Amino acid sequence: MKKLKSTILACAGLFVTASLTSGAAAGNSLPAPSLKSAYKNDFLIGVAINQRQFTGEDTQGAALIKSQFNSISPENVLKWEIIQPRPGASGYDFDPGDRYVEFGETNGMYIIGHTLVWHSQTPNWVFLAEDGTNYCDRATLLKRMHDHIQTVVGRYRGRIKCWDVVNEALQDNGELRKSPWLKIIGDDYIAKAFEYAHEADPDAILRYNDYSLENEAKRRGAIALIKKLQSEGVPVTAVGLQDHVKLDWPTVEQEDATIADFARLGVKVMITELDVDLLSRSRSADVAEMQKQVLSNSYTNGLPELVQQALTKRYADLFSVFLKHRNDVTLVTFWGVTDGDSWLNQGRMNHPLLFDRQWRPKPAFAAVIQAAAKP
Ligand code: 9MR
Repeated sequence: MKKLKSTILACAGLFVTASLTSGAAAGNSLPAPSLKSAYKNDFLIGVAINQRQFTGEDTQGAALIKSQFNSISPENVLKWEIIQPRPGASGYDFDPGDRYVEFGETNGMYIIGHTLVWHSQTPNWVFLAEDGTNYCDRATLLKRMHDHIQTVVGRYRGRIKCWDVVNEALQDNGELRKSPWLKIIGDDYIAKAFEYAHEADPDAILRYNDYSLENEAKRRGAIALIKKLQSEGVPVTAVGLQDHVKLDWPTVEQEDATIADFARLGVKVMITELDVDLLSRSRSADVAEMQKQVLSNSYTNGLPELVQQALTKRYADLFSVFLKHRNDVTLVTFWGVTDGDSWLNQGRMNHPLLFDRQWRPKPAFAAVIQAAAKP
C-alpha cells in the first residue's frame, strides 16, 4: 500500500508541474493528479459548493469539484433561512437541498450538512412570540428546534453523513455567545440540539463547528464545552476547526497544538472551512506590505509574485500540520472552489483558494499535492 502510494505521488509531481507550466485552464484539462487522490490514504478532501455549481450552471466549477474533491459542504443551501424560511411544516423549501445531496450521491461523495443551530442566517420568526415583537418562550423555541432538526436531518438520514449541529456558539473569550438561542433556552440548548440530531439520524457524525479555536481563550472554552457535553452523555462526535486563516495567523505551532488538544478529547477533528485571507488586517509589517501589493495589483496583474509565493508556502505548511495528525484529522474542506467564488471578496479582489478565477490551479495547488508526497 505504502509503495503504491509513493509511486502514485511520484507521478503526481510530474503531472502537476506539467499542468501548471502549460497554464491550461481547468475546463480544458483538469489538473492531475487530483487533491483527493494525493490524500486518499490520509483524509478526505472537501469543498463548499454553491447552487450554480451543483445545478451544473457553472460547468467549469462542477468539473473541478468532481475531479478534485471527494466530499462536499453546502455553502448556504441547508441553512435555516433557506431550507425553512417560514414557520411550520409548509414553511420548508427542500429543492436546493435535495439537488445538493443528489449531486453528492451521483458523484460518490461524502456529504456534509451545514448547519442546524446558528445565530446567523436564521429567520427572526424562529425566535419570536406570536406578537412578532417579543422573544418566544423556552418551550416554543425547543419545539421549533426539534421540528426543524427532525425534518431536515430526518429527510437526509443515511445520505448526509455528518452534520454541523451547532455553529459558532462561543465568543472570542471562550464564553457562550449571548445569542437568542442562549437567551431563550439557556445553556442546555447545545445539548438539546445534539440530542435531537442524534434522534433523527443515530448514525450521523455530529460536529461542533467554530472559528478561531486556535486562540487560547476560545480554545479553552471549546474544550470545556466538549468535555461537559461528553460528561453528560451528549453525542458530540467531531469538532470542526473552520480555519479561515491569514498568512500570519495562526502559527503552525498553534494549529498543531489545537488539533492535538481536540484529538485528545476522543472526537474526530475536521478542518471545515479552509481559506487564506490575504487582505484582512494584520499585525505583521511584512504581511501588511503584501496586502498593499495585492490591493494595488489585483485588478490589473492578479496576484504579485511575492504574495503568490507566500500563499504557496502557507498552504504547504498547513498541510504538513494536517498530515502530521492524519490519524485524527478525517477531512479537510476548502470554503469555496475558486478565488472568484469566495466569500472573502466582499467588494475587493481576494485570492484565498487553490484555484484562480479562470479555474486554473495556482502554485499553492502544486504545493499541497507535493506536501502529500513528503514521508
Ligand atoms: O460563505 C458563506 C457566505 O456565502 C454567506 O453570505 C455567509 C453568511 O453568513 O456565510 C458564509 O459561510 C460562513 C459559514 O456558513 C460559517 N462560518 C463562516 C463562513 C464565512 O462567513
